Amino acid sequence: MSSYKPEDIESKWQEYWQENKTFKTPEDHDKPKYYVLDMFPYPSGSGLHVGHPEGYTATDILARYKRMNGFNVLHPIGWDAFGLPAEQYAVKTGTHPRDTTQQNVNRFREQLQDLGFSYDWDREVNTTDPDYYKWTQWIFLKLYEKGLAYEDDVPVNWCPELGTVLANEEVIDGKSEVGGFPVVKKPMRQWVLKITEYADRLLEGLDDLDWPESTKKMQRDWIGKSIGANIDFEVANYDEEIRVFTTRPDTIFGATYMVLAPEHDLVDKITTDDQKEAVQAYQEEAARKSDLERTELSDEKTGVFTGASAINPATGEEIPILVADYVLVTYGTGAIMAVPGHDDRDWEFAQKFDLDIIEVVKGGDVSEGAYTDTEEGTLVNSENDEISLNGLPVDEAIEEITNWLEKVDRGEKAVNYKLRDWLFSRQRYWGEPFPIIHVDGEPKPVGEDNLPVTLPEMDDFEPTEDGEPPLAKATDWVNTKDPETGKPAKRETNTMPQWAGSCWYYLRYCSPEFSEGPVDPDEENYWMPVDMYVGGAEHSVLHLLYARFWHKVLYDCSVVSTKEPFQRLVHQGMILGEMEFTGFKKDGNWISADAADEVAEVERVKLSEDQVEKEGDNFVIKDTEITVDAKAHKMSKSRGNVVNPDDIVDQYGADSMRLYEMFMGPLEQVKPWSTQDVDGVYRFLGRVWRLMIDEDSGGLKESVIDSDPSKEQLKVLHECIQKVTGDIEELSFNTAISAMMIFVNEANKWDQHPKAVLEPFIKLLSPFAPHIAEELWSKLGHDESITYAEWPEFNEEYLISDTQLYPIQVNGKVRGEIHVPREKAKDKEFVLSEAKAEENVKKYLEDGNLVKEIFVPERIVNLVVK
Ligand code: ANZ
Repeated sequence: MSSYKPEDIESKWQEYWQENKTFKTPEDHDKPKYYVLDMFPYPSGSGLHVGHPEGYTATDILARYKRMNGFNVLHPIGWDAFGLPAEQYAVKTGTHPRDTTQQNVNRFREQLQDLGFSYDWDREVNTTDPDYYKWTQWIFLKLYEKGLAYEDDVPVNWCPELGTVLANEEVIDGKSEVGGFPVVKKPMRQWVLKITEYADRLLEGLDDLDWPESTKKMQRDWIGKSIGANIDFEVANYDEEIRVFTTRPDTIFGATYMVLAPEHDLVDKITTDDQKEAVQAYQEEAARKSDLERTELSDEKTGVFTGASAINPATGEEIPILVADYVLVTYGTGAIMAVPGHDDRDWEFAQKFDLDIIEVVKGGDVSEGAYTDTEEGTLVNSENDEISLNGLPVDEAIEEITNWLEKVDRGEKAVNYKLRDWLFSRQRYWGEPFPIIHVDGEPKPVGEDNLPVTLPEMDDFEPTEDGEPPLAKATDWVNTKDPETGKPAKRETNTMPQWAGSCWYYLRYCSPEFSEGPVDPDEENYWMPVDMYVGGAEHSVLHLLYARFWHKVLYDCSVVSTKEPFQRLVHQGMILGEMEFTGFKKDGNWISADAADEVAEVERVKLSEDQVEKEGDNFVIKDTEITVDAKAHKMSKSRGNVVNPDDIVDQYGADSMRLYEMFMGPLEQVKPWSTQDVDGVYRFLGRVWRLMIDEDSGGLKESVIDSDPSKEQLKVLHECIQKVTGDIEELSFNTAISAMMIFVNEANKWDQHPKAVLEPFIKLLSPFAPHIAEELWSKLGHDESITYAEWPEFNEEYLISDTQLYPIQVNGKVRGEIHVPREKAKDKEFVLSEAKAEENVKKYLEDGNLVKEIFVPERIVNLVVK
């Protein structure tokens, strides 16, 4: 073995790590801990894609770095293995989802091991394992005991043709996304979790987390807390009241009409006979639209009169009541007081239906559009016999009117959330069964001793004709006895959604074998919270919110000791396909991309990476100024631009794959793939190899010596240590790799390579490219893995060089440079005489009269000639 051949060394070290359990999590709790977590994958049928190793390499670098810095590291992996694809495959082929899942898990595990990730494989968890989901069910029982899990009739998207319930995202224009079959809203009995009870704590908890601001904002918006008032309006001529929620009670004097959601209970009661037909037709039409379609601002507003009117409690005036679908039944009270002067949607609606617009906040022109500013304006036209808001700014007016409404018993301060309770059941087979039986139609928990409730063996995974979940067909399983009383009982046939298992897996890793609870309190106390969590931004809301919710419930149950699970969160950026280049030709001649838009009959020509080069922000045809179109697209099968990580590992090795994915650019950025650049990092690793290894003998080169390094060598090394260490801390892996490349370029210029310089460098490289690092480390004479070698310490003293560099300017332009020995660096006379003697500078001095010499110690020399 002589030249760098990853295939000769990588599997060898992977086996070594496995046999020696190199990455086993330490049992002792004496050292500081570092818990670094990946979002565990769903083991799909297509194996790893290149996006997986991106986040996984980043966390692996941190894990390895922290180990070398004396931390106990917990770096686990597992499988989020329940879910629809395996079930759909089962329906199609009859293969049991368990078998499909097992195959996929095996393949994923092999692929991850091929990449040399330093996971503790003894802590692997799998959400479909009964020993795991026993505790998922246990947590559900806790939720149930606390009154946080309840059954409710929830309108779901029911597709009779497909015989299944669909998620909102799976319904488009009232039809199923798959097949285009009609979908109707149908109330179905469902399990729901009361996440709304934790809304405030979920909001407050965000403040102290080291998370991307954008992710925090998404969670805040999702929870959507609004503070305002509930106000009651009497319905004229009926003994009924309409309660509205508003964030702007200050505008009540401008409320000129009211709107009820089409589904509001009062609609049928108060609609007058002559309006009945129109209202019913409208209700039917609204039922077919999604919430998004109904609230879109750009959409034409629709609505109908009920014929009834209400009394504005502030003005005493009668105002009409309408039904319109821009008011949602699921938010607030499902009814609004409409203030067209100061709300955009109300304004549009009032224009269309010719309703009164009254200005009550001065600042804009309400004949042109709603004035919605709440910072600047002051109240006008807002007084009655008891109260005047006129002249007040909005915030004070809100305060005043709310107090008055409370005093006259017409309303009160109110808080509203967009967050809804969490629909927690699915009509699927491949999920966690609920630990619930129904006795005399009433739900009853099965009791901890009867966990886990395992899935029955089945070979038909289709739902029943009338929409009962597949489990309903397992009659032997469904019909059971109440373990307490022996009474006949029926098991719950819904299963939990895929989110359930991922809500708490990070806890199981702390003590995967623990049999008395989801997590061993001692281990939890030591390891939690997760110090670093890396995963895709697509989980910004659901997974990360659900997991936080469960964590807080477990905190209330004293199962965990921290209020939040994930202290720091980072999202890796998406990896796009290779850049695609298109050039443009007109009559056989190349033209620039921007010109191509304006010319008719242009020919588009696909160009390869070699035919173009980067120039500024653009790409041009090589050796020309002609710009081309350059775009990277999301990897997709249909586009044919999917890169398979296996191919890259086969061709270049795991170290190059890891190094490349980190070298592509900042971790959090979206970036295009480039196989050509993989070749670049592969060649870099070849240079590292040749720095030390004799290509003929395969042993160390003769230039690798035991003697002391020079000052210059120490300087180059310590610059590298400083940069790589700082960059790892900042997760700036691409720049750390650049620093290592600089080191290798410098080191290549040396005749001799002291081990005292090479060894620290190999340590720096090891978190990034662990296989080659282990190999070189052992060639340097070590018989233990580099995993626990001590991270090199940076010493600032070595940065000071033996010489001082002086650039020399003549009339303000740099014409040369000199290096003077450190001890002479401040010696003005010496430096000036050396400067004037410099070959290139000399020429300028000969041509003119030297009139001035400027010397800035340790910086620069400037000579002025005439
Ligand atoms: C009167 C008003 C005057 C309003 C004004 C706004 C501006 P957020 O911030 O999202 O909570 N609203 C209340 N319930 C609604 C429903 N079910 N469907 C559609 N809109 C609804 O918004 C609260 C505001 O949204 C409420 O305040 C109400 O309009 C409207 F100058 O009431 B407002």
